[in-house]
Amino acid sequence: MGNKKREINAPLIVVSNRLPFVLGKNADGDLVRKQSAGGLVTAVAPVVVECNGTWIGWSGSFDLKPNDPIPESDPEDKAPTAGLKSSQIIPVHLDKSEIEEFYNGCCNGTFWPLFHSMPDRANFVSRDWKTYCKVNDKFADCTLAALRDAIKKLDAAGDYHTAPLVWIHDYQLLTTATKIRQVCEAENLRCKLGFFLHIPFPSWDIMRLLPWDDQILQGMLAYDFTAFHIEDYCLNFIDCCCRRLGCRVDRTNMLVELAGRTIQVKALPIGIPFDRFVQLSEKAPAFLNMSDDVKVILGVDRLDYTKGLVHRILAFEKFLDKYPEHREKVVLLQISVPSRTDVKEYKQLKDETELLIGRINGRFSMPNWSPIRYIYGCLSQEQLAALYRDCAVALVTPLRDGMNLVAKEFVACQIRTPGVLILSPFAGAGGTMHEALLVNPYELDEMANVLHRALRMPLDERELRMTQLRHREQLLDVNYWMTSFFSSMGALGDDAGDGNAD
Ligand code: GDG
Repeated sequence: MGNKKREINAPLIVVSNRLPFVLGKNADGDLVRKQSAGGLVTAVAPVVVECNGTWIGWSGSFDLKPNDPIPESDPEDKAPTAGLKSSQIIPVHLDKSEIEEFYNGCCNGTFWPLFHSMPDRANFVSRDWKTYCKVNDKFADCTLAALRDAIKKLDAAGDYHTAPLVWIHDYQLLTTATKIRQVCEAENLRCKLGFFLHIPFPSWDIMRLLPWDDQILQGMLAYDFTAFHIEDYCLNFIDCCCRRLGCRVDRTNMLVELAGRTIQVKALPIGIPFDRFVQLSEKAPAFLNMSDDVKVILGVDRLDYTKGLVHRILAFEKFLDKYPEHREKVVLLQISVPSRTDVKEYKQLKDETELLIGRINGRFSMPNWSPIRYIYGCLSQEQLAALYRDCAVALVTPLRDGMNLVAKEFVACQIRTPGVLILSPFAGAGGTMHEALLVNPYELDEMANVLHRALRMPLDERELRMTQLRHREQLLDVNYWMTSFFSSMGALGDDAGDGNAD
């Protein structure tokens, strides 16, 4: 099993757009760390703590100035990042216009929609692209500083062979490795460069719409190892390298050759901190106060157009029309976490969703029942775990999604009478969670039918499906994913470099 602990055999430098915590001001006006509880942070932070590694990223605050110290964590802090000393953190300083052009503009206005195969939503603005490259070079400079430091320490200890491990994450940093590779070659710095993309990688037909596709592909080929959630994304990437850059490729072994270097590509589906969600759901008090004969259908998403919220709500309306026997017996509880609130499209989506819910509630509500309950906000993980545990159906219907962790967290928390997972095949999770009811989120009628089927599914069938879903997610949890990544890079103490993660 991959989720047993093994030591990393090299200094580790993790690079992500955001640090694993955000900095904000407390009541006294001092900068303090605030938790951010994503699966990546939960899994990777303890490893960085343990091996005294380094984490590079933006602090999320414009209040932190270049020479300001990073605050240490609060002694009461129980977050996975609590053990990270400020000496292990390198903040990348970004100003407001950089965030506007790099993050809101290029990352979320260009790459996010395009990589999710929604080109009509993508804007191509050359000023934003230039800022993207500049910011990526800033990340590269910080990484190079950490790398030189790590090499100096190794040399001082008489170790002239070990190459520090640099692990870069996601679509905000697609060109960071270009500069790192150039400088490493020019200065003869040793390092192993690995990359993981958390969102889908599109087909060549979509990728070729990007005016800067060659620079993106070259950036992603500056690594030694590049990983995606699923094989489809790997094959799309390899195809793009072949067609756009004329690289020699080996699709069977997932190898790409560029300028005499060979890059290994691999599918490594991310998992969740399964045991942590089980523990949360065991101790979480009920968050819902609903009569026993009302079943809850749950949706949990960042408010993002890729998550298929409008389609889901319209399908729920169809379901109430087509199967009126469920009226007053079910409630759709939708949790929408505010996201990218500075971007116009996200503001429009919020308005559209609220109008739609208002219309449907107006149409069907009775004095003691409304079909949709809507929370625009962020719950605690414990509240979330209670909802995952107590709902009858989880409706996870993105139009497109790299993986989707909500589907996995839901099954982890199903520790009592099992419910049903309804899942879109266009989420990465749809490729492995075979026991879910799969439904095309664009086909509203069929979504209504599947919802009806889920609500009437006999207990023994629900048990069978849920047991298998839970077994897989427990085995292939986030530690397994992380260990597979390090193993694939040959960075674990007791293996020869084969991740064996399939
Ligand atoms: C990207 C890719 C890929 C949600 N509501 C609350 C809350 N959440 C947490 C969930 C889950 C996370 O947010 C959402 O993860 P997803 O995977 O669903 O989606 P993205 O944010 O788009 O993530 C995605 C992922 O990266 C990992 O590689 O799976 O495809 O798009 O963990 O629990 N957390 C809290 N309160 C909420 O109200 N505390």
